[in-house]
Amino acid sequence: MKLTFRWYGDKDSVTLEKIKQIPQMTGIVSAIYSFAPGEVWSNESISQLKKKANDADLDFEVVESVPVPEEIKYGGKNAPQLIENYCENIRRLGKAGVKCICYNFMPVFDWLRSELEHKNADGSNSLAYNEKTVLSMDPLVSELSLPGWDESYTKNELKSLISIYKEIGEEGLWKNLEIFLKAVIPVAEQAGVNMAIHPDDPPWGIFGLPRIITCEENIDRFLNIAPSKANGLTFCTGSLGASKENDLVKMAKKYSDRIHFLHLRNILITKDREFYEVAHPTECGSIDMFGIVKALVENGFDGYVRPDHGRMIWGESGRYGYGLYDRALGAAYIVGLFEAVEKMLDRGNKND
Ligand code: DNO
Repeated sequence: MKLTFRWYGDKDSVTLEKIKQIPQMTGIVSAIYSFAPGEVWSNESISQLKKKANDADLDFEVVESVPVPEEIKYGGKNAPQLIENYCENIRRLGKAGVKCICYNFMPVFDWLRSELEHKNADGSNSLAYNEKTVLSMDPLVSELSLPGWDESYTKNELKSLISIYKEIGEEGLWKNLEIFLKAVIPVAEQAGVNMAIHPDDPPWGIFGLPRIITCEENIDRFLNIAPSKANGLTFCTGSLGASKENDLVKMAKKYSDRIHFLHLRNILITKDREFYEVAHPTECGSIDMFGIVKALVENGFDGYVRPDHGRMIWGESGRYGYGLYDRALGAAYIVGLFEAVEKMLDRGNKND
């Protein structure tokens, strides 16, 4: 596995130097934030980002994300041009040495939480989700005030977007995803890039918006639309793991050759559709981190891994979920987990 760390660019309070000091860190995961979704990223901005990483002795082989514009997702009139722009970004990133692109196909909202500073018993705080609270913030009823959500739609724009998606429903979203994949995957293959869709977070529909990258059945369907290695997954344990119906160990095993990027984080499910984010180790939450890593290593996984959201600990403040300390602890745990599992399996083979 290749250990990576998300970096939000020059404005990130976590510097490249600090990232490099995390043991066994090989590279950053980043994006160009100055372009709107749907725009073609300039070659210059891509090579500048790569240079910054390389100067800090870090690779830049994973992009998270090249965002998919809403019009592609709902099939608007500019979708064909926007898909072409997306393909151009894949070509450019491939040329610059990027090997993996993470993206998602969630309508309107990306990840969704009801609380950004959930107080934990040990004095740390973390992101939390409570379905009742989220539903009480229905954007159709009141001005949207979801924590951490920084899109700048007006209430009316949001209303019309939501009604477009309600109309096309899940099947419409599948159809548009299929159009997107059929165009993008051949380009990715040629560019030497693996596409890695991020599951929906949380993995169920909200406010009547369809969400489809949610469970094993749907991931099977997704992978079969374009049965190419380049059409793969970001296996986000905290996203898929929010639904108790998802058997993550089974899924890790089943999809190991199509998982290009692994987001490791843990959550504690307190009730159906209620959880908060906890420290990475298995014992801290509801997710079997050891079982997932073991299933992946046993099945030959050799992709990129990053510690996902951390809690805010030791008085740190900063971008929610993306402070340094708890993610660095997560990284150290991940290194230990992989080392133990790899050595254990290696010994197993030798004894055979
Ligand atoms: C949240 C992230 C997501 C992810 C996108 C990928 O912290 O996991 O925002 O980057 O969904 O497109």
